[in-house]
Amino acid sequence: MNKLYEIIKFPEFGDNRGSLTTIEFNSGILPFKTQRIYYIHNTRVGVSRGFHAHKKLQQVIIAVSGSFELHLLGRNSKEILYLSDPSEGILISSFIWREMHNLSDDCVILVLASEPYTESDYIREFSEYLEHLEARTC
Ligand code: T46
Repeated sequence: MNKLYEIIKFPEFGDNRGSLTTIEFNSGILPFKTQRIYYIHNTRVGVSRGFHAHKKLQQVIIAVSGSFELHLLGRNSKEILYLSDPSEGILISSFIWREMHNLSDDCVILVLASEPYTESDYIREFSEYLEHLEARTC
């Protein structure tokens, strides 16, 4: 069974003031050179996001505030992850279908991406995603 994700634990420095988490781009902790950072915030209550896969893009997804469920689907497996730890990133490779559900009202999702934004890298139709998986087994 293919693994759908990996967990990356970032260094966290806590003291009596609170916590500070670092992501050093040149430390080797990330398996790609980060080309883009974006964050998802102010999501309306009850709204889900994602519903796509990428052809080339790899990314690391972090709940830097609040929590959400990350639903992942691959060739033979699916996973539901609960993200709420700002010092933990979920590494997702290409051709993994992802959905984000149950975002808390304080949820901020930070994403580190391996590629610049290109709409042609997205597979937004689930039927098309299944066709891609099928073609990749041939
Ligand atoms: C992903 C999940 C976790 C841009 O113009 N530039 C960008 O870098 C991004 C990420 C998006 N956009 C535009 C494209 C859409 O018009 O912003 C709009 C919202 O994007 P989207 O509907 O794709 O947002 P999500 O939350 O469904 O998905 C996003 C990422 O697009 C995607 O790569 O894996 O977060």
